[in-house]
Order: sequence, then C-alpha cells, then structure tokens
Amino acid sequence: MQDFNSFTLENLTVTGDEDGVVQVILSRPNKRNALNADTIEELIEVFSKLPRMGARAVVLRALGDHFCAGLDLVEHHTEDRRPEDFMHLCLRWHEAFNKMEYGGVPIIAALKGAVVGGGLELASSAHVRVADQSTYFALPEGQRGLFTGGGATIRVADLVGKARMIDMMLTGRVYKQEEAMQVGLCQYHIDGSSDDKAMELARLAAQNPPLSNFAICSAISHMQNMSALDAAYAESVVAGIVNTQPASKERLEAFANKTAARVRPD
Ligand code: 1HE
Repeated sequence: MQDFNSFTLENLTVTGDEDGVVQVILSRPNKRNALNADTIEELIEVFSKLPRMGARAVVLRALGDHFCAGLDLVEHHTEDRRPEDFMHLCLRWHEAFNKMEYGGVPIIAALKGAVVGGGLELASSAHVRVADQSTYFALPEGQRGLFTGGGATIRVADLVGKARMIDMMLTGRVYKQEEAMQVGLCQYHIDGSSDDKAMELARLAAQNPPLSNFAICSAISHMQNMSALDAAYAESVVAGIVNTQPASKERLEAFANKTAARVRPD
C-alpha cells in the first residue's frame, strides 16, 4: 500500500489510512467546489492512481456547505471556448468519471447542499450516494442555456430514468430528502452527517476482498453496456476468477465450519 497523503494538488485533498480507506475531498469551498478544468485533471490523476496504490474504498466528500456547484461557469464564460475546446474538455470529464465508475474501487459519495449540474454528474460516477438533510439535486443546465457534458445523459438517466431527467433539465426541478431517495438519486438519506455515514459504509466495503470489490465496481457497469448474451458470458468469466480466489475459499470454509456471520435482517 502506497502513501495516500503524497498527492500534491490544488483543488482536491487526499488522505488515507492504513486500512486503505481514502478520502478524496473537493477543496474549493469558496467557489462551491465548482469544477474547473484543473479540478478535472486532478480527479483524473487521483482516480487513475488510487486503484494501483492499494486503495480499498474511497469516500468522496467536500469542504463547505455544498458538495459541488457543477461546471465552473465563470471559467467557462471567461475562456470563451469554441465548440471543439468544450468538446475536448467534456472528454476530460468523461476520462475522470469513467476512471471512477470503472476503476474497481468502491467510491461512496458524501453529499450535502447543492449537488447540481456537473456536480450531480460527479456524484453519479460514485457507486453509492449518501445524502443528508441539506442535500438537494438539480440539473439547471436548461436555465443556464447549457446542456450536460459530463455523462448525465448516461448516468443520471440510469439513476432516475429518461423522463425524470428531461423534466429536471426542462423545468429546473429540485429533488431533496425522501423524494430524492425514492427517485434513485441517492441510496441513503440520513439525519446526521453524510460524511460519517459514507465513512462507515466505506469501512464496511473495505472489508470485502479487493477482487470482489473490483468486480462489483467495474464488471456491473461494463455488463450494463453489453447485450444480455455477452453480459452473461462476461459474468461467467468474472465469477470464474472471483469465486475461486483464495479469499473466497477462506470465507467459504468459515461458513462451512459455522464460524462465519449469518445473514440476518437486523
Ligand atoms: C461558482 C459556481 C459555478 C458558485 N461556477 N463559480 N451550476 C449551476 O448553475 C449552479 C451555480 N451555483 C449556484 O447556484 C450557487 O452558487 C449555489 C446554490 C451552488 C451556492 O449558492 P451560495 O449563495 O452559497 O453561493 P454564491 O454566492 O452563489 O457563490 C459563491 C461563490 O462561488 C461565488 O464566487 P465569488 O468569487 O463571487 O465569491 C460564485 O461565483 C462561485 N460559484 N457556483 C463558478 N458553478 C460538463 S457540463 C456541466 C454543466 C453544468 O454543470 S451546468 C450547472 C452549473
């Protein structure tokens, strides 16, 4: 396991512990963690390296009251980008978010305040989303005269369905609290701190064998992109490797010996 505290970054902070539980912290609170081009490059760097550094689980959280205000609108305005400039920028967003979704390391997003536009695209690239009482979700692209460019048409549509996503973009509809969970924007909606809950979930996930987590946090996403026939084939191959790993043999032996925990409702 390498030193998770060795990154030199301006817009993110990365810290990790000896259990391989890493925190990636959006650190531009004065700009409500808006995603400028530099932050995207830093996300690419971090999420390219973490899987090879021995990270067992990641909590993606933010400084300040808001998780992320989306695309840095001021930078976009100032740069006066041409279509091809913005297309290439979007490709960098996709690079970052694909590294997250397909990287094989569980990412738990701790959400609060605004999770809007590109901020929702970022959150939807994590594997688990935890919201607190302050969290709200929106896609204000329509109101800004913009369109999504960081994968919302794929990931947000996947979470909430096409019709809800279109409504969010056309009308600026905001989802929060129980309703946000019901429509699939988050899997947890809690009274306390989403940071603490995300950490608790990350610690649980980190106890699974890394190869199992790798399959869970990459194979399922890849298989969603395949035909059912190909996905079933790929699933067999992945299961062949994962379900015969030494770590699974130990756990199966514990079950057979009646020393492993049973699955109980509470
Ligand atoms: C920003 C941004 C930003 C804040 N880009 N600088 N996203 C949006 O449409 C959301 C835009 N932001 C907001 O609606 C509000 O800022 C918040 C609801 C998130 C927070 O409100 P508030 O009252 O706490 O903060 P504020 O006073 O609006 O902003 C504080 C500072 O953050 C201010 O900078 P300052 O230097 O004047 O102090 C703001 O300019 C700055 N700030 N949000 C840049 N987004 C790949 S395509 C994706 C397309 C999209 O993401 S569209 C959705 C864009």
